Amino acid sequence: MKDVITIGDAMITFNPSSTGPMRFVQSFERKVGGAELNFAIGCSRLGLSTGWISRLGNDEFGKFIYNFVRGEGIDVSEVKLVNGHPTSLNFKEVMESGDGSTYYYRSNSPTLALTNENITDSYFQNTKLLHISGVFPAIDPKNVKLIHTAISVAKRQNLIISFDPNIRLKLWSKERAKEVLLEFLPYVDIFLTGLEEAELLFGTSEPQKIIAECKKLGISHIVIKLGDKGSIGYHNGEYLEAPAVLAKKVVDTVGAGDGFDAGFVYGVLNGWDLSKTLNFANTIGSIVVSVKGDNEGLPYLEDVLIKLGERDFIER
Ligand code: KDG
Repeated sequence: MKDVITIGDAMITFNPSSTGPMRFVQSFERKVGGAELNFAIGCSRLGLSTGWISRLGNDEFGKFIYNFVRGEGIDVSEVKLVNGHPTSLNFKEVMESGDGSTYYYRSNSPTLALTNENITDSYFQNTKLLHISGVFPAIDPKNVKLIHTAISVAKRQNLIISFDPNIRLKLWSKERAKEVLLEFLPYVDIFLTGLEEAELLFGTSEPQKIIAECKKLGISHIVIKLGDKGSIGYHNGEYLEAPAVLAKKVVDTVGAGDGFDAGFVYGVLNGWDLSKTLNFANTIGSIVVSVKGDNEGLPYLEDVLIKLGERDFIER
């Protein structure tokens, strides 16, 4: 019995130890990243029982990620180490201004070894929710097919489907992203999007119009993430603008969206109303941006309750 499962490609993320063009960077710090995995870590730290379907290279990095994920309390029974596909890598470049770029080495991702037969009814059975994101299908057309299979199995097993478009234009074109992602939307129950992503998909950045488009597709929970401006949510006729929970200092925004998604899903699975759920998810976003790293800042439930003022913080 699991609360949440997700499918994705994880990477070793190399963070530069100095700023400036990557070609001049001498050393990097080894971390772990991957949008869907960040989501899974976020869910697990909140106390949801979480499974991750993936493949990693049968190499040192793959073994490192496998143990890291297992250490986060995530079910890895559907994660295998495979030969012929090295573990994906992501090198980051950070400029003096704070602007950054990402250089992916994942075109031969180990997830290409996943087949439709690996997406099984037995793993989805007795699970409440499947989370999908636009990163995994962007890696290869084969992964698009796998997501369609996962959607069919999830529907057959009555799972809620949450979806974050997570559009990475280093992995595919705007046109291809739009074509593929729009095909998933009619099956989605919880849509968690950024404003720019929604604009790419629907050709408008007006929240009311985005919501109207999503309603036509039958999506039940519609959420637009606005970063430091909070979030907008729609559910069952209720439209809400939830103010941001401001971080004391923003040090790294990567992973904040994944943490938000985990928080929103947590609220829905606990039957909370829209206002409480958005505020909880916004709070997680603000915690994540205060910590450097793609998933290091994802909070445990206790941390969120402290930030919400529902638990005392005891310093010593
Ligand atoms: O959402 C954060 C992720 O994007 C990051 O951890 C790694 O770039 C990444 C990806 O493609 O998953």
